[in-house]
Amino acid sequence: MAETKGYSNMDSGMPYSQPAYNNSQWLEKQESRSRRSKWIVIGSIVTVVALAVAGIAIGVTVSKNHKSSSTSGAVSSNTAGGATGAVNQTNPSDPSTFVKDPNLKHSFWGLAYTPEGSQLPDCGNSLDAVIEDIQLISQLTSRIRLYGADCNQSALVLEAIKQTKVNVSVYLGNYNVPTDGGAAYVRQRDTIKEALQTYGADNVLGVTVGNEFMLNYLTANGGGDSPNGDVGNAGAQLLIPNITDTRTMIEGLNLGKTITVGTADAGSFFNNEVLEQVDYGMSNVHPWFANVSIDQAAAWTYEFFQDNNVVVAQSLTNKPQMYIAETGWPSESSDVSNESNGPSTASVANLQTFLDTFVCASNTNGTGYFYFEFFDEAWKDKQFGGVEGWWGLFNANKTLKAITLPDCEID
Ligand SMILES: *[C@@H]1O[C@H](CO)[C@@H](O)[C@H](O)[C@H]1NC(C)=O
Ligand SMILES: *[C@@H]1O[C@H](CO)[C@@H](O)[C@H](O)[C@H]1NC(C)=O
Ligand SMILES: *[C@@H]1O[C@H](CO)[C@@H](O)[C@H](O)[C@H]1NC(C)=O
Ligand SMILES: *[C@@H]1O[C@H](CO)[C@@H](O)[C@H](O)[C@H]1NC(C)=O
Ligand SMILES: *[C@@H]1O[C@H](CO)[C@@H](O)[C@H](O)[C@H]1NC(C)=O
Ligand SMILES: *[C@@H]1O[C@H](CO)[C@@H](O)[C@H](O)[C@H]1NC(C)=O
Ligand SMILES: *[C@@H]1O[C@H](CO)[C@@H](O)[C@H](O)[C@H]1NC(C)=O
Ligand SMILES: CC(=O)N[C@H]1CO[C@H](CO)[C@@H](O)[C@@H]1O
Repeated sequence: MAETKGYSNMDSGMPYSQPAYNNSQWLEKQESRSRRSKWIVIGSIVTVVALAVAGIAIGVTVSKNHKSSSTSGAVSSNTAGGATGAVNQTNPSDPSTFVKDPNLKHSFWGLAYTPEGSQLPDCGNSLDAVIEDIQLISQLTSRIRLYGADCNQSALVLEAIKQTKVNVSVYLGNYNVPTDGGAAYVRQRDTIKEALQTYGADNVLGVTVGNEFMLNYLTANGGGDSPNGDVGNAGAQLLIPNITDTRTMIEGLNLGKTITVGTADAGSFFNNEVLEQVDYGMSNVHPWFANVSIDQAAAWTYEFFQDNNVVVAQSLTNKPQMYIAETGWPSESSDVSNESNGPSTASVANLQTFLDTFVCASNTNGTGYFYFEFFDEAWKDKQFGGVEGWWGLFNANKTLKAITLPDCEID
């Protein structure tokens, strides 16, 4: 079983004792701010505030369980360090022999995923836990996206894919920030590079440079809601060099395969100068935070994405491919006051409705999306409360929520 400990409140202002963590501490504060995203529905004067839920965890440490050696029967629960026993293997020492769960459906174009305990300074992730995640994820989708590269998560995920022998490919992530002189960028670039050198490119689809970089830059610098204004264009000049540098890094590896380079941001915060430099953009589109009622949520998500992202990208000379980076629906709120956001209400029933109305229809109309998200993240609930920790298809302990997954097989 996983348990959390050593949890640090990022808003408390309490410094870490280790000077080496100064940069991480700063990064975490930035990430805290980045959660608040703004949604501008172009074509109307409605402005809505959203909390964009990014895959950033603080101080979540997975307890190390002892390997349980099976003595009876063919099927054994895999509860090795960090695993929860949510998946059985017919051969306990071969992760590719996992037993499939008929309740899981390979119906999702993509899934947003962050291994538990993948943030500095308290990296608590483990290969066993990630293997268990990938065993479950591979029964839902062939594509995942990561948000950052700290705590070796790129290598852990690629190693887990290798050991489970599943057909899952990854968009790796570099969660860079504008004001650290590029330290977070370089740190993550180098670990991504190492992972690519170790595992090759077979299961890597892209490297995403930036997670709400423009949203954060605009918010911190009084840029308002105008990603293409002067402030936005100044922010773009800070992001673009990292995108260019990632391309150079990838080209230098001679991987024999194209790995695309993109960026991820809040749906209303794409800068065109950035889009002109990327192969793809990933856009957070959240009907819950946009005060959209559940009965309109799927259609709103589709239309918002088309109108604000796809159409804009098509108007640019390089026509970057656009994906929905995050969309989903929370199953509950930790406090009653945040259970509803205008007409949008967190509940398992509404999560079910969103799955029923969004997933198969999006598969049919060709939307590339990363459903948000694989499992509930306890650290987010502790840190932010409200609905933040409750977006998973799975509970934090990796049992499926009380939902029926849509059944429309997609590659
Ligand atoms: C794993 O196998 C054990 C023993 O057969 C069983 O009790 C348990 O429910 C299984 N767990 C899963 C997640 O299938
Ligand atoms: C993680 O990173 C280290 C190097 O820092 C490496 O030795 C290790 O093999 C990596 N991969 C995994 C899956 O842990
Ligand atoms: C990455 O971007 C930051 C600013 O956001 C910049 O300071 C740094 O020099 C860049 N590094 C590289 C290698 O592009
Ligand atoms: C695409 O899917 C959405 C649901 O995500 C649906 O509301 C919309 O009508 C579909 N669009 C087309 C053109 O079929
Ligand atoms: C969304 O709902 C919240 C909570 O009810 C409210 O504070 C906010 O003003 C609403 N926003 C819009 C744009 O309707
Ligand atoms: C997993 O978590 C859910 C939600 O908290 C809970 O209802 C369920 O009992 C847990 N299952 C196990 C096996 O721990
Ligand atoms: C593997 O997944 C990719 C999507 O990333 C899909 O295009 C391909 O058909 C899948 N291959 C197999 C053998 O299922
Ligand atoms: C996490 C979250 O959504 N918190 C909100 C809960 O409600 C209060 C009052 O409306 C907000 O201030 C919080 O941001």
